[in-house]
Amino acid sequence: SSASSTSSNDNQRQRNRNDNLVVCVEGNIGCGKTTLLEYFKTASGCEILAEPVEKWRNVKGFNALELMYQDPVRWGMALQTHVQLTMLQNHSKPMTEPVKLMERSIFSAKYCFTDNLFHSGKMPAIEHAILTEWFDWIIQSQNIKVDLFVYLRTDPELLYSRIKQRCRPEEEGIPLDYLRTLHQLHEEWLIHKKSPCPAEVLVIDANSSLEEMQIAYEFHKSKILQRN
Ligand code: DCP
Repeated sequence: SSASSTSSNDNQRQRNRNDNLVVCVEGNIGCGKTTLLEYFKTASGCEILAEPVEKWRNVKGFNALELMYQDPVRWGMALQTHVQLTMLQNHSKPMTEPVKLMERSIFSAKYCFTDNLFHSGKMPAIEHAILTEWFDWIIQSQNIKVDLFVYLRTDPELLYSRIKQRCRPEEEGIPLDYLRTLHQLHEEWLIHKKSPCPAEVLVIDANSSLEEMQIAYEFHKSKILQRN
């Protein structure tokens, strides 16, 4: 009957609304974003978009990440321009599953990494202004949707030793102070909302061992996927 077809359309619409969920995983360098994404790979209906760090290490043969760490004043803008592009590509990618789970976002790229380069005197004001113009235009015109930020909150001191352990060559010389500043910027953005935060934030203490974190992820799974 027409009544039942209407109600099944309504159900379908309802489902479409709930199914269209974008979750961005945020946190300092080495906080365990990759482990969280790995964990959710087994969840049904969930598409994982890992941070495009491999793209930054190979921009038509150039390692933009390495160059940035070697000489941030010279190469910071080059890296962050490319980060902003690859983040926009992930945000714009049409959804293939009900939930899109992204590693970081265009927002942390700007409010944490780009602004940090500028405020620490490693990015000339003109370059920061140009990146900001691009960012503002993208946010106004590109319809970027985030429903939830999952913030893996960690102590910078702990990250320092984790980063030493994993031995990613580009990251060898990262000083503790750099991690402290990035931590502060994540706190200001996601906890104190000093920069625009366009979605709800779920804070997870991520100081535990990676094994213990699996249990935390299991605990938060239904909240993250908004399935109760
Ligand atoms: N990076 C950067 N500018 C950005 C984003 C990232 O300079 N806008 C750098 C920081 C790291 C590298 O890129 O050296 C990878 O960043 P992540 O911390 O996001 O990735 P990890 O692999 O460290 O994440 P995790 O350990 O949480 O899985």
